[in-house]
Parts: sequence; C-alpha cells; structure tokens
Amino acid sequence: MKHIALVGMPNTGKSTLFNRLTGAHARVGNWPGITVELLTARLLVGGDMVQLVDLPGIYDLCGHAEDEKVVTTFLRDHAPDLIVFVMSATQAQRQSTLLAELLAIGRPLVVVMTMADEAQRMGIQIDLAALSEQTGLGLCLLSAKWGRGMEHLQALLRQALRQPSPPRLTQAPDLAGAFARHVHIPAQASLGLSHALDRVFLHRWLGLPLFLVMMGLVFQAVFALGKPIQDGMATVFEALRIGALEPMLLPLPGWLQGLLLDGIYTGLTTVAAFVPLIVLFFVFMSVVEDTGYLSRAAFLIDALMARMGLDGRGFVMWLMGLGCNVPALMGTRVIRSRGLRLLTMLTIPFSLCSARLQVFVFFASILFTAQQAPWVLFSLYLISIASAMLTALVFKGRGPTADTFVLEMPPYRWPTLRQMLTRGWMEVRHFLSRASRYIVLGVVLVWFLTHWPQGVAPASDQTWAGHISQVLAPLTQPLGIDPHLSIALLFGFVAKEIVIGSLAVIYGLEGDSLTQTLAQQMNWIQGYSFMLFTLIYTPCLSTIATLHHESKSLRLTLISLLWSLGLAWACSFVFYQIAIRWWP
Ligand SMILES: Nc1nc2c(ncn2[C@@H]2O[C@H](COP(=O)(O)OP(=O)(O)OP(=O)(O)O)[C@@H](O)[C@H]2O)c(=O)[nH]1
Ligand SMILES: [Mg+2]
Repeated sequence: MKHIALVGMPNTGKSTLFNRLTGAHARVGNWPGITVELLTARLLVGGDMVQLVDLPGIYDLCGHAEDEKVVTTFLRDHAPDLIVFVMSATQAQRQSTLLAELLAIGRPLVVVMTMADEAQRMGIQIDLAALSEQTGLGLCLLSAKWGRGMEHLQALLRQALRQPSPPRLTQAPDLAGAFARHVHIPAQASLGLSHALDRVFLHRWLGLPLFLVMMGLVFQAVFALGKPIQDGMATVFEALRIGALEPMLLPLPGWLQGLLLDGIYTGLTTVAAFVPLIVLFFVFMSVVEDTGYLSRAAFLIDALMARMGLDGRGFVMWLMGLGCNVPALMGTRVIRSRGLRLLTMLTIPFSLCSARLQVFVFFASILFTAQQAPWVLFSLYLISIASAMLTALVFKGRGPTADTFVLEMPPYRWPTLRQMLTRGWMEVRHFLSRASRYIVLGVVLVWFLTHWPQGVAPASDQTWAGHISQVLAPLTQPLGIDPHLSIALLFGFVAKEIVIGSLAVIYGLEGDSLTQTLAQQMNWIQGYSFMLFTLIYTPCLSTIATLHHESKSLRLTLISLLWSLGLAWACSFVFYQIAIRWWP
C-alpha cells in the first residue's frame, strides 16, 4: 500500500486535514505541538487504498527533540510515496523555509495551503497558477476545518500518485521569493478583532483574574447542565436493575447474582452515570481551547512558570492533562532540554484528570449544596496547580533547564460543532476503553475482597478487605479516612475510575441509597480530606508506566511515586487536623 505523509510546521491544521480526509479522530487544538506521535489511517484516492500518515509539526529537519525525531526518522526509514506539505495560507512565506528542506529529500511532493478561510478574511490574495508555474509544484488552497476546496486536493493526490515525479531541485533556492511574489498580503492585514481581544485578555492586571472567572463560569455551567442528566441516568440504571436484571438473574446461585449485580453492574453504572458530566466539561473546554483563549492563559502564566524553572508549555501540558495525564506526558516531547522535560513530567501527574473529576463530582454533590459544589471543584483545580508548582519549586535546579523557545500565539478561531462533538466523543471512548480494562476487573476484585471469606458479613472487619484496612488504619485515621474509603484509595492506585465503583460495591448500594449512606457516615471535612488525597497521590498505573517509558528513568519514576504519596498524606493531614479543630 502506498504511503502519503502530512508534513508541516506546528498548528498549521495537519491533523484537521487528516481527520477531514479519513474520518479519524486525531486530537486537534489551537496551539503548536498537539500531535507528538505518528498516526495513520486509510484513505481512498482514485479507487486505490492508501495509508495517510499524520506527523507532529516541525520547524526544520535538523531538530533532535523527540517529536522532531518522529518525523525525521519516519522520512528516512519509510520514504513515503508522496509528501503532502501542509502550510497555512496566512504564513506562506515564513513556512516556505521548511518546504525547501523537504524538497531536498527528493520525494514526490505536493503543497496544500490550508486556512483559506482565514487568509480570505485577512484579505490575502494568492495567485495559485503563477505560484505553481514558478515552483513547478502541485498546489491547492483549501479550508480543512470547514471542508472547502477538498475536491481540488483529491484531484491533486490522484495525479501525484499516478505520475510520481521527484521535484525539480533547481527551483528550491528561490522558494521564499516565489511565495513573496504571488501571495499578496495587504499592508494592513485585518487583525483588528484579535488585537482588541488581546488588549483585554492579555491585560497585565485583568488577564489572570479574568481567566479564573472564566473557568469558574465553565464549572457552574457544567454542573447546572450536567447534574440533572447524571441524576436521570442513575434513575434509569436503577430501574433497569429492578425491572429487568434482577428477575433475569434469579435462577443463578446467590453469590454469582451478587457478583454480577452488586459487583459489576453497580460498579460500572455508578461510574457511567458521571460520563455525561465529564463529556460536557470537555465540550466546554474544547471551546475555550479552540478559540485560542487557553494559549493566552499560557502566555499570561509564562513569567510565573519561569520562576519555577518551567515555561508556558508546562502550563499547556497541565491543561492537556485535564483529560488524561498520559497524552500530556507524551506531549512533553516537544521540549528540547532534557532537564526541563523531566521537571515538567514530574509536575504533570498533579493535573486533575477526568477520572479524578468523576470522584470529586460524586463527593462534592453528596457533601455540599448545589451552590457550593462548583466552588469545591474549582478549589481542587487550584490546589492541583499549586501542587504542580510546589513540585517544580522543590525539584528545579537539579538539572539544566535552559531551552530557547517562543510561545507562538495562535489567532482567535471559531470552534466548530464538529470539533466540539469529536472532543466529547473522545471522552466517551476513553471511558469505554478504561471501563473494559480496569473498572470491571477492579470492581470484581473489590467485590471478592469485601465479600470473602464466605459466611462473614459483607464489608465487615472479618473480610479480607477488612484485614487490609486494619493494616492501613494507622496511616489513614489521622487523615479522617475511614476503612471503607481506604480500600477505595488502594484500588484508586490502579485507576481512579475504580474509586466510586468500588465504593458502590463495598456498600452494596447504588444511586440515591449510596449517596445517602455516604452523606450520613461522613462529614464534609473527612470528604474534603479524602478528595485532597485522591487529587495528589499517584493518578494511575498507566501514568506511572508512561512516565517511566517517556523519561527512561527509573529514578524519576520512583521519585514521582514517593513524592506524590508523601505530599498527598501531608496535605490531607494538615487540612484535616486544622479543620476538625476549627469546625468541631
Ligand atoms: N480557520 C481555520 N482553522 C483551521 C483550519 N484547519 C485547522 N484549523 C485550526 O487550526 C488549529 C490547529 O489545527 P491542528 O489540526 O491541530 O494543527 P496541526 O498542524 O495538527 O498541529 P500540531 O499537531 O501541533 O503540529 C485548530 O484550532 C484548528 O481548528 C482551517 O482550514 N481554517
Ligand atoms: Mg496535529
């Protein structure tokens, strides 16, 4: 099968084009460095199946960072049948330097100028025919985001694959000149709105408070819309159990009924009920992100990050980590300096991922009023940032972290419904894959631990889980964390999705009865202490594995494990001991 590779500078819309062409769901975002791995999908070109490869963005072919190596190694080892050079029509001249380097490789190549819509809005005029004539290259102008001009690309690909011709090298030296001559940028390119918005959003004093208010509003909205949906789902799951499952499973032996209903069904549905809330959160975040606003936040915080030995990119990774810490850890590949990369990696596991968000939404809605709950969540996000910052402060200066880098400011862009829905769908898929891998296994194990040996009262001190929690008691009691919760924490080490599922199993309750029981057994101080611990200690096994794989350092992995456990314990201890004295 033939290979077509998408190559270009960061944030030029390669992944958007990849998704548009193949129907895939590669992550797209309005800042440079979103893609750090090679992605492939199949595509039909003129009746032939070809393999399309999406690559990380690069500025030149001589870089040695991990993400750049992905590209250079791919080009060297695979020699693609066709290179599609993706460039933004709004920055053609600047990006033609990379084009010149690619032509020197000598593979067949066509040029796609994307962001036609943006170029048009800025009044940029491009003489495609003259440009193609002068450079001898096949060219097309399109907007992958809005799906305009895609038919030109299909024709271009068909022709290039049918009659592959290596580029004529002689014209490469004057590429920048050719682009300057045939791409007319008006003297007063209309960036009016972007500048006006930046005057407010990047304001020295207003910028950061405004960002915090914005995020506060996002939480309010997620809660206001998502809570009723979650309650509805819980009711439906309960009705299904009573109406259909219980009668159906009646012929089975008692213990198997218990395992299937109180273990797997209760565990899974309790967690699944939170998925709509999480999806909503990411749909909102995709709007904040894709408009380009989050890059402004990274810019505002860059100076503060520098004091901790990090830079604005670290903040961007924390924001990526809100979904899942694993891709955020991989995202550090864009950082050239190893010292800086390792320091950034050490801070990422504190980023409050969607799995932890489920736990917090659950506890916040049980222990606090509807008015308080969004603020409780917000406070946890602030503590997550504070823990990451503290970690950087403690560990900075243990290796050279100097790295020259310019935070590129993307223009403001309209999010599309398609992108928002894709982001939401990705969360659902993430949940399903984690559910099949960890949650089912986790709740089954918890069920056995809390129901065996046979004959003892479920979840009592005589069960295996009871014995384990007695061993842990000296550590968890000073934090106000009771034995049941400490079992949940133990399993949360594997994946945070198991935490609520295992509570449902431990108590043998779901829906309203579970929340009522918990609300009676726990006050808000114990709950918040539990949330603090859950927030700060190791997120999950996959994160540890990725940390080890990406850093190739066992030492760093161990430091991360021990430090986060220690910090979690210390924070919960200090909070709990002070709080019970203030609010007896
Ligand atoms: N206006 C407009 N925006 C686009 C177009 N194509 C992509 N974008 C936006 O440009 C931003 C970057 O898109 P990506 O597809 O993530 O870019 P990329 O080249 O894959 O970026 P890296 O993976 O970081 O190298 C996103 O905000 C997209 O929505 C387009 O044709 N028009
Ligand atoms: Mg990309």
